[in-house]
Amino acid sequence: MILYSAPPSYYSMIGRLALNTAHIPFENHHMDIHVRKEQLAPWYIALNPHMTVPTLVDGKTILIDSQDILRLAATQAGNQWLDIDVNLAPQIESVVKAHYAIPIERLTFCKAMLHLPILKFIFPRALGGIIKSLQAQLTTAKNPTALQAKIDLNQSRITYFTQGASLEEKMTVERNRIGDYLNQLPTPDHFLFGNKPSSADIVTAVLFGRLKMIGEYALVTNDARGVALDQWFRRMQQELAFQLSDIWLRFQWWRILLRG
Ligand SMILES: N[C@@H](CCC(=O)N[C@@H](CS)C(=O)NCC(=O)O)C(=O)O
Repeated sequence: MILYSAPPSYYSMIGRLALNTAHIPFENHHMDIHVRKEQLAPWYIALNPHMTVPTLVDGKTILIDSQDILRLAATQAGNQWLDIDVNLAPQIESVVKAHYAIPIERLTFCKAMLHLPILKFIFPRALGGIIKSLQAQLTTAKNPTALQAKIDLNQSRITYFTQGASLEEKMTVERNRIGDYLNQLPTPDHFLFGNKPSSADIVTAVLFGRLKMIGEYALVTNDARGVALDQWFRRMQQELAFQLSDIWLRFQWWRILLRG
């Protein structure tokens, strides 16, 4: 199996952590989505028309969404994960669904722009540059519909970042969303739902890592069950799978620039 993943990418982290936790061996193909923008290269578009990471290639099977990779990991893990437990499955599924409803990129980018205001100018310009390069490929592209969808997505990102409510107000909306997510988590045992991992542990661990990285981890520790959730996250960080998965707990800009 080859996992096309980018080190700083949130959904790539889910892919890596899911496969490592399920003990599924894979070859990691490093993607540079920020400087070289390899997700926009024709060879990659042929694999993943959404032009996102991660992508998992297993022979003729190609999974182009971290949710599918997570499902594959849970299936292959069998009774090593709690997803297989019919009594717990609905609750686990509901946590995973709630997780994927969080627009993580908004939280990350709003926080970045609040922290470093010059990014308010840099992000829309960078997205504008991507739109231009996609537009230039449109006439010769094998999959113009996919390119147009990506152009529209990047246009909607620019609109979100530059228009409407203030950044502070947008950040409040995203913090409340995280609060709602935390509220529906169980009080952890060793893992979130018992003594074995589940898909809910995977997505929540990556989410907590992101909150740490952007300086919003107080949302966890200030929660009513903050101590228990924090202890659970510390235990997750001790897991070999977590350590192998390159989950970013702090921003490592030099790795983005140096492709490390
Ligand atoms: N629903 C997708 C989302 C993947 C996604 O948005 N990945 C981001 C990185 S975390 C990406 O590839 N962004 C590059 C881009 O949109 O150009 C998944 O879960 O795999």
